[in-house]
Amino acid sequence: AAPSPDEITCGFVALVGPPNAGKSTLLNNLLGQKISIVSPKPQTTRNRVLGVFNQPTRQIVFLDTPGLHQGRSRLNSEMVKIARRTVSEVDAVAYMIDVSSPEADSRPEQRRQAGQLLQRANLPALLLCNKIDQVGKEKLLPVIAAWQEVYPFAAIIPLSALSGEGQETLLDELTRLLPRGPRLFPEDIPTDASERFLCGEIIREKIMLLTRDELPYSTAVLIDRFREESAPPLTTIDATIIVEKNSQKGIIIGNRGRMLQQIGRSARREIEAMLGTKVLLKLWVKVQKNWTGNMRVLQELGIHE
Ligand code: GDP
Ligand code: K
Ligand code: MG
Repeated sequence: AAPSPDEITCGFVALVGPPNAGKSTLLNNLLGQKISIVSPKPQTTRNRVLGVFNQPTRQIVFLDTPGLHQGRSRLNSEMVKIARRTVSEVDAVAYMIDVSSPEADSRPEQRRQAGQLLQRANLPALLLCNKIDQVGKEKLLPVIAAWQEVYPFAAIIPLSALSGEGQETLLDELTRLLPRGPRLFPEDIPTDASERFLCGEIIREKIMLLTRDELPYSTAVLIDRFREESAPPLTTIDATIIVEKNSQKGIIIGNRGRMLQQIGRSARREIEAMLGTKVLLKLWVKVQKNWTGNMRVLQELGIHE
């Protein structure tokens, strides 16, 4: 039968790979707006984040995932589960590596993990060699040689999630791999994440960017109140930052409360731009011992289903 005129290229793509490869940066850059938070630290992305790329002839639904890593806490293993489950629900996989990292062409255990994941999924897959803005060809070629063995990738694409280089090639390769069908999501809705969820993520991103060392891995943000008023347009947000230890609470609050103020100010600016209203943001800090092992908290954060 002739294809129906309202059929376009339309399908789901999982963005997976090690922490800090640049998966969330790529999603934001493709969509032209930030829906997945980014930082130089692992564990920035903790949930599955859906982003819809729309063009007249194609709709590509990207599922950004937490990095595949080997942490031992409940939180860590739940995050890896989220990535694995996402791979089982898509039409194609985009596996991203960071070619600028010093061990990019070694890391046999990373390649074994990737091979296992991809073979189990048995789906068409692309290898995305990210951060080519940082390396020359002489570095890229051995990385590609090592990774070629991992899986029969449909294509290996050098790109820069930051600069956009390689982006068109990526979209064209995905278009070849994805099924045809009716558009699945409205064209003007880029994500299924609620504004409330995104506010919590923006606050957590500021904590990741402004504080040092291990602290970010022990931090979660819960939105206690999210109230919108129209005249004048104002959004009131109360949020609790959860940490595991008293000492961490001290770091978040900072000398004379300066760190908390800085986190609040920079989160508020970004939330105001996203919502298009003035925002009154109140932050609280609470110690909850071992929350990263607590199922109830993980459930509340949407990290355990
Ligand atoms: P994810 O953990 O895979 O989601 O990685 P992120 O998107 O959070 O990015 C991790 C870090 O890599 C951030 O500091 C990004 O700015 C940086 N990054 C991402 N893509 C690129 C790229 O193409 N080039 C460079 N130089 N840095 C990048
Ligand atoms: K990151
Ligand atoms: Mg990420």
